Amino acid sequence: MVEKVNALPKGFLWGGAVAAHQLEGGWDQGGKGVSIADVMTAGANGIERRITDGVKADEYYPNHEGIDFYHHYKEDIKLFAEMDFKAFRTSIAWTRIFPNGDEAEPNEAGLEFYDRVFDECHKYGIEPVITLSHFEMPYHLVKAYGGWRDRRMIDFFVKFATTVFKRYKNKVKYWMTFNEINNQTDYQREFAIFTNSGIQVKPGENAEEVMYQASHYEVVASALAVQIGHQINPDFQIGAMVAMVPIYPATSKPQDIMKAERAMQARYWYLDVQVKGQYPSWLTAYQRRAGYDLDITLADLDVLQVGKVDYIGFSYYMSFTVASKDNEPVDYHYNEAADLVANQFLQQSEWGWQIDPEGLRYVMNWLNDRYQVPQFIVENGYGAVDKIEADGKIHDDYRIDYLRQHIEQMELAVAIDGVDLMGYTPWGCIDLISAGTGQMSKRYGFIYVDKDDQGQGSLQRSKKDSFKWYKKVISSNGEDL
Ligand code: BGP
Repeated sequence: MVEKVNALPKGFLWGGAVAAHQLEGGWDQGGKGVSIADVMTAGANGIERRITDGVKADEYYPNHEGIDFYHHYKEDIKLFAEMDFKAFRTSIAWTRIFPNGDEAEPNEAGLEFYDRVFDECHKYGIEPVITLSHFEMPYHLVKAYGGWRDRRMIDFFVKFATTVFKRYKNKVKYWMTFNEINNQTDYQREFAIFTNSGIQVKPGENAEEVMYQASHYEVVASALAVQIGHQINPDFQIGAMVAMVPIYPATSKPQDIMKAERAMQARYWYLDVQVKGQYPSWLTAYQRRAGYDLDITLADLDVLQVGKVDYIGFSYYMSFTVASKDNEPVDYHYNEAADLVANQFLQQSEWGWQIDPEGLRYVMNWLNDRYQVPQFIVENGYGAVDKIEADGKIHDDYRIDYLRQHIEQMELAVAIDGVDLMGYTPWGCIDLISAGTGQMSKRYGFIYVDKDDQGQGSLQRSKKDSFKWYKKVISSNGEDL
């Protein structure tokens, strides 16, 4: 008998994903401190978001308020429950718990806020899936310590992680340490390195060296958190979280193949460290050859060995393609800003993101072959400008099409290729501030939120067509797409 192709396991964690700084608002309420996400300008039309020196409301207006989940969480979680969510991925704003990051005691009001959010989820049988640091950290840690360029960050992060692990040990089972930790391999972009590590590269500094140092402290902090988390509650499932963007060779030319291989190694070495507990040989060799003076101790390497993650959480939006150059260096050094080319077989979104559903199945196989641990798709989705039609509604067929095609490939990876997949939480299940633009108009939600790029709007929530569709998908455990 032929097995049904789309059989997802019982208890599959269908849901949606958001991040604290992109939806909560209440940025200065309940004793919260200023985070790095609070000091960035919005950016649009090809202009990158910029880091300001403090909170400047005039430059930064829309993000502060997010969609005011801080005051609307009950209403929003009720809507998630109506879609039959089994899981809700969000993050804990570090600055609600430790407003400056280096104080001795946590902020009780911040801890209470998440108690209320998690209790509300459990009321409907929704499992919280929690990222510890999602593109934000206390801005004070940037000013006083230079962000993750400083080893003391490990202690601050571990203290934050330990505090929330203990507090929520009976409320949260699924955790991830750093969101898209590998985005900083795109260290040429100020935005990428700042959001991941709170680092502003100084003139004359080698940005790549700085990135490798920061990344090292982060993977050590992550491994320590995993170790401590398992001691606090052995049932915890603590994952890595990477942005999975498969990188294809532009042609079958052997140099293009090698270029793509090196690009994949350069973007995903974090998983070698977080899942297997050790640095890959190509990277140690490269760092030595480059003459980088990195603070990596033998004790750190031991920590990496013990703090291995339980699963791989990843986001998936698109794929990249690379081509080798005529004068390609023998080490095939990958430079994300310079090496990417367009893929003639793929369409792009309005933001130039190449839409590639098969790429999702491809990365699931790649991860499975390489790491043999469960996977969790914790972000996927289609950012678009939604238009309210004459009937007052949003008919987002384009979003449904995108999600349907990706879910189809996800189900093939499970049913045909045998991938062990824990769940699927598409990004921005409710409209929120875009991380890339800092604005509202790039929307992902099943739920529309009335607010524009100028911060105007009633914040009223309403259901898009995709709301009903996704509810049907979940209720049929992915059979009815
Ligand atoms: C991921 C981030 C999210 C999210 C998403 C969509 O990189 O983890 O925080 O925002 O991408 O990106 P954007 O908001 O730029 O469309």
